[in-house]
Formats: sequence, C-alpha cells, structure tokens
Amino acid sequence: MEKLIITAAICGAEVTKEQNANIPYTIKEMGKEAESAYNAGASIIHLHVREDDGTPTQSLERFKACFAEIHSRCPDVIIQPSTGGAVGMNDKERLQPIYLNPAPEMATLDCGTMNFGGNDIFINTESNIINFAEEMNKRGIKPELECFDKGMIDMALRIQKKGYLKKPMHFNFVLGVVGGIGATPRDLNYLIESIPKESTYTVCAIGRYEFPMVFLSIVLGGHARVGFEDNIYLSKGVLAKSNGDLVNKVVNMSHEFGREIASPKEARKLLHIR
Ligand code: KMH
Ligand code: ZN
Repeated sequence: MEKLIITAAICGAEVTKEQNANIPYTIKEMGKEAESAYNAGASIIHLHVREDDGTPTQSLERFKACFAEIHSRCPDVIIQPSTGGAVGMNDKERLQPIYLNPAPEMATLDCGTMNFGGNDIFINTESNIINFAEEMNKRGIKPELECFDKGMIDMALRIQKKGYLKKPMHFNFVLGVVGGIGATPRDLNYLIESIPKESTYTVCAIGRYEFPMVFLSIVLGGHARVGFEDNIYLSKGVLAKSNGDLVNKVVNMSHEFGREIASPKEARKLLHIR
C-alpha cells in the first residue's frame, strides 16, 4: 500500500481555548502547533488563521505571517490554507490566502452548501465553486475537494466534466458534521466508491468519530487528517495537549499495520502537486 499522508488541521475556525487551552490563536502558537504535528509525522498543515483573541479571519496578512512562521520551523511542510474560512464569510474574504506570493501548493475547495452544525448555512453554490476552482487553476494550486456529503462528490465530478477541475482529483471526506453525512463504515464506503479510481482521498471525522474513521482509511488505502479543527480529545475524556499528540496516535496505528508515513516530498508526488 502507498505511504500514508497525514494532514494536521491545527486549529479550524470554530474551536476555542475554552474547549481546549492548547488551541492556537497567535502566530507563534500556530507555528508551535504546526511544528508539533510535523515532528510527529504530518506532511500537510491544513491552515485556518485567527486574530490574537481567537476571532477567525481570512486576512492575507495574517496568512502571510503564519506561513512564514510555520516555514521557519518546518521548511518543507505543505501548507494548505482553507478557503472555507468560517460560516458567514463572503467569497472575496474566503479566497484571500490563494493570493499569497508565492502561491500555496494546495488549498481547500468546498463542494456544496449545507446546514453546518445544524443551524448555520455554509454556502458553496455551483458558480462559487467554479470561481474558486478557476482562481486556483490560474495559480497552479492543487485543490483539495472538501466533501461533507455524497452530493458534493457529484458536484465536484460535474465541475470536472465542465473542465474546471483537473484529474486526478484529490478529495477530503469530512464525516460526522451535523448537516452532513454520518460517520459510519457504510457512509465512508459509499463516498470511496463514488470517486474516480485514479483519485486520492483523505478522511477526517468530527469528535469521537475521528480515530475510528481514520483507522478505516488507513486500512482501506486512503489518507488521514486529524487535528484540533476536528477533535480535541486524545481518548475519551482526555484532552490532547498538542496536534502532535493526535498525529502521533495515527502514526502508531499506521505502523501497527505496516503502513509507512509519507514525507512532504513523498506526499507531493502522491498528490501530483506541481
Ligand atoms: N469552517 C468551516 C465552515 C475548509 O476549511 O475548507 C469550513 C471548513 C472547510 O473548515
Ligand atoms: Zn478547515
């Protein structure tokens, strides 16, 4: 089986220090958390940024500062900024990190509108998605297709047929968000069976579903995402001290099955990045 690519989603836009004091907000904290994940075995950092008080932002300046801090600690890590941002942000705001110079190697591309967490609406219409894809294509950015439900895979395939996405496509299946697909083996199989054979995919899941779903992905040949964005616990009732703790747990799982961990260089090759 090919080596396992581990993505660390180090802070997200929603989780707070009140829930786990180790959630990074400041630029230094972001660097420290990315470094802990990288040292444990992550080759990709999925990045949201915050103001020092924790407010989510898509500020280009803030991304620039966080990229510099992370690259000073982990020069070869792949940084994948979010273009999802936080619910309620407009498209112009959300797209800011793709205008970094040099352009990021990857960025997320959310593939559909949904009830996010129940009562919020995360808006990604077909024309929004095409616009984001075109902007990424112009800059040679590899989109990671964020699919919170099966219909989002169908939307990604539709957009690919129209010529806005290149093959092989890379998906991230996000399971267990209220408003999206559940987090059971059946749900995961359904998503895996719905993507073109030559695609790559990563799996992440919310809260207590994180490790069981990642475990299945390791066994089935997919890749893995963990991190504070998705889950703050190392085990039941035990808060993780760092993103590195969460990554380390995945590394141990993967080694149990004799699956090696991809370096950033190997991840670039597996994902056909640039
Ligand atoms: N914060 C969510 C509303 C992404 O990074 O592209 C969207 C999100 C997906 O986290
Ligand atoms: Zn995200």
